[in-house]
Amino acid sequence: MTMHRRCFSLRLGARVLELGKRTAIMGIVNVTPDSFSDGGAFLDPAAAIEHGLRLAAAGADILDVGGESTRPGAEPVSEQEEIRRVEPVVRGLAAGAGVPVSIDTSKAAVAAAAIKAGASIVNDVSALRLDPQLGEVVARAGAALVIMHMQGQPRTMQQAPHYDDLLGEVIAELAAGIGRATAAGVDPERIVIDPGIGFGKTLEHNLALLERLGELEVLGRAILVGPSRKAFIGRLLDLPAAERVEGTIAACCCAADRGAHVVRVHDVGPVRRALRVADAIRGRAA
Ligand code: PMM
Repeated sequence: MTMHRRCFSLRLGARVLELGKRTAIMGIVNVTPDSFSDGGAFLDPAAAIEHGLRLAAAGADILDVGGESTRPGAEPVSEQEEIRRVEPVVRGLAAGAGVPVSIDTSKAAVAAAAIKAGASIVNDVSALRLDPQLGEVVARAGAALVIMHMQGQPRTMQQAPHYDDLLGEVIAELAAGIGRATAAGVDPERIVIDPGIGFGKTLEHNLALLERLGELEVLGRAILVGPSRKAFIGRLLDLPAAERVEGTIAACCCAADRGAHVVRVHDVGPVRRALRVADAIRGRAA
């Protein structure tokens, strides 16, 4: 049975990103010393920009720039340090990559600086729980907002994740996040939701969320999912992060088939090629 995704038009400044026909790819540009799979590789702004340009050339529809690792156990970074890391990279990519740039942050000041440098999407893994000012910054700028589900805080979230009703709780918390965003004045048409693979979830939780992703459609928003190189793939394959590309591809194709509009990945080229085939099979290739 083929499930047809609802189509969304995400307005981003002068651009419109069409979501739903073919699966969109958000390429990951981490400017951090400690991200789980690529930490330290692109701390130099010029190297990070070059990496982002390569991802755009390989088929990324969005570039997501992050300056603070959210991996389990990660230590927080100061606002000033986060801005120092991401600002030049956002500026370089917004000017040269030809695709929208997203800022992966939970801090209003970082989002504001990134938007000023050219970002048009804010990707908040805290779903507006961490910084009460962030919603207003997004609303004022007319930016899009990714609201992700997380149980607990990055430092402790993997200690003992527990749900009585996994899908029910994830959906209710995402609905609450959408409520916080719209109360701050964010245009509901510019909100994207994400179940937060690996954020306060066991292997079983992650698999169930991917398998039942279509249930998030009740929220009426475009769906983003980020399985890339994550620990659940490592657990299944017993492989380190750098060798999880096939597992990432499998997760992305399954997610696309179950309603994901956007996948957030490190390995843009291989995932783009796989999704071209998966999208064609589902009869929605452009
Ligand atoms: N995962 C990470 C960071 N940011 N944002 C969204 N919206 N969804 C995710 O699943 C997500 C995220 C952690 O992965 P990384 O350290 O490789 O960026």
